Amino acid sequence: PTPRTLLLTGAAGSIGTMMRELLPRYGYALRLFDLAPVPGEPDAVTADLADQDALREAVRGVDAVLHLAGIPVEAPFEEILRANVEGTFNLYEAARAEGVRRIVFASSNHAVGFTPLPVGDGQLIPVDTPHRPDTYYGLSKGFGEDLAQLYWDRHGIETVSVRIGSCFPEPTTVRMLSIWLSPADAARLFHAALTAEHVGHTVVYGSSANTRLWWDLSSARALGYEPLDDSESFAAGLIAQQGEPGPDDPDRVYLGGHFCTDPPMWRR
Ligand code: NAI
Ligand code: 15L
Repeated sequence: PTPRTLLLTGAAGSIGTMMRELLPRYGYALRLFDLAPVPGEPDAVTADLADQDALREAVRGVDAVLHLAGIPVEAPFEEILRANVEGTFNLYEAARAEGVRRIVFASSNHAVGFTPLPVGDGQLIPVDTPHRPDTYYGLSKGFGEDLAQLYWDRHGIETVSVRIGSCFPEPTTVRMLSIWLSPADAARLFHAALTAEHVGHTVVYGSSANTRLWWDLSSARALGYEPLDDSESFAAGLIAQQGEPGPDDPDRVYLGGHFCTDPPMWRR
């Protein structure tokens, strides 16, 4: 495929670092943006999402944006507001002003975290389940999805909002067995989201083809995503180490698991 210029926000972060390695294999030329310097990348833009001039310059001439930058966990509302809500707004405004046509937005399972887990076999949580944020963090992701819808309806900017499960090299909890997104599958999914035609605003869940999957991957597969990994190979080891969560454990009761009940970190 023709190399496409892609702006990667959050390039210094955990997923950003994995994607810097994996996405060039799909032919992308990456431009990097992060508040933190990106090690070994002197050309990366080191700037805040609050810096509208830096954002305008960063998006100028790119074919698409993979928007990963933001606070990835619960935090005081003011911080979430600044980085995730205003920051994502600033990114979309820069994209509109510079004529960028496609954004892939890193949403989260925590936008729908209070969704009760399915009780019966074979039931999968649909992608159009109502927003039920479990944190200010999850609330900001619901905002980002609605912002994406607005910029499609009003300005014709296409977005795939990916409600990422747990994207780490390996699942580290029993809950993650259901929602794990392997780094290689993340690259496959982002590539599909960046290249599928006529996506308008499409919401997908982001996970591998896990045996213990809770949600419906059909909207992701409709983009051409074919997950190749399954967390099941980690199941026996994790269950032996941690045990299965009991029936009242939030990790068994809600899609967002312990995020629904954890005391906010700054009040612990
Ligand atoms: P991370 O914290 O490792 O990376 C985020 C990056 O964004 C950091 O390098 C940080 O410096 C940068 N950043 C934060 N605020 C910024 C600002 N105001 N301006 C510019 N840059 C800023 O997080 P991770 O795990 O890589 O997550 C990336 C994205 O994916 C986040 O939006 C997160 O909410 C989302 N996500 C991640 C999941 C995961 O399993 N890792 C699950 C669900 C969603
Ligand atoms: C998220 O949204 C977080 O960014 C990530 O750190 C994980 O905790 C993940 O959700 C999860 O639900 O496991």
